[in-house]
Amino acid sequence: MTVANVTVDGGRTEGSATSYRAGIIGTGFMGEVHARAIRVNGGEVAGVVASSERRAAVAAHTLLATRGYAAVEELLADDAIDVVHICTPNYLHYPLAMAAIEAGKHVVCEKPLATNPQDAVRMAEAVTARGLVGAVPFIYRFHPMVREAREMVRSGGLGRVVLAHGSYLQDWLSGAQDDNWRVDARLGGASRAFGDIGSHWCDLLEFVTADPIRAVNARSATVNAERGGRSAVETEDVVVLQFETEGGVLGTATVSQVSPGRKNRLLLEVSGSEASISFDQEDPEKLWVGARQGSRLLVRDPDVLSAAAAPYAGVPAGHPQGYQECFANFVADTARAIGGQTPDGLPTFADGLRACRIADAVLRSAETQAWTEVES
Ligand code: SOE
Repeated sequence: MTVANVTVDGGRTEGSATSYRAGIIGTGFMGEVHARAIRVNGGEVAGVVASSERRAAVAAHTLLATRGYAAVEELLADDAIDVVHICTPNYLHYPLAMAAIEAGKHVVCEKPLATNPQDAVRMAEAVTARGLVGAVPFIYRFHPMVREAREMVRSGGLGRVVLAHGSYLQDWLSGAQDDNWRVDARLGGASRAFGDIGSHWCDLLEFVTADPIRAVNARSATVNAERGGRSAVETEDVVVLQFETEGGVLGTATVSQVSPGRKNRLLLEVSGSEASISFDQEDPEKLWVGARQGSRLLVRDPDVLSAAAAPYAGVPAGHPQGYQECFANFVADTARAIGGQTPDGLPTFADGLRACRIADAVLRSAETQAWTEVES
């Protein structure tokens, strides 16, 4: 199926028509989000693989996929697939992505890209060597108000950035009975709360400020060492982080999956010498712009947003957009990249590797209780 530029970009850019026939591996919550984002862009969910053939058949039905495959190998061998979306438990990202790249497919791989930086390096090198697109859904970059914040920093509206702080809080693992594969380090990797959501926060900070984190000082805690029948949970529920950027900016971030009432609360506040910005993912239609005098609340209105942000505001003001639309914006830009364009701010495997290196530094810092440099 051919995705015409008019459908994938909502009028954003010109571009050549691109084929976006996706195969999705993993059909849980994230697989469903990916499927909707593909379809809303006019792409085809050409096939799915689940944990069994029967589940793949059921998922093909619910995700409106053309077919279910019995095995990954079948999907990868199919010429009807251009791009593979990997939405499985984290330990499978590396082998599946490498196999997909080997088969000549573009890859969208959920974060964390890999469970260690070494594998992530190999993945980033492999897509580059084959001339393929490797994208990682750091989707909060695709909120129009985040683009606006980034544009303010870029154009000097904040002055010199002097401080950054915030948090990413969830509650879906707050009870001792709550369980998920992410809790198991063998399936999700050694870093859980940080790898799963802290990675988003750090990515957003670096995206908005264009100033990489240089060193971290982290403490972590496993609040529920026993959960869901497991007796010795090793992955962390909470991380408290101090950091310093390459540009010398100091900051803090709190990451938790055990904060009752906080569903998906990513808060990023950046202070500059002239102004501050504050973005809350649960209230994504707004951006607080603070000033000594005349603080204001910017509302997502394509008519008043900057040229960098307005294209991501898909619907007119007053028609709220959120998480799923962010995802759709991400897939639209991935389709553009596959079509040969270079969309500004598409998170690639290089960004996925970067997140793995930060998570690795956080783990090492929490273990040694010392400031630790992020490998660059
Ligand atoms: C679960 O914590 C989760 O689905 C993350 O895996 C996603 O990356 C985040 O966007 C929402 O929460």
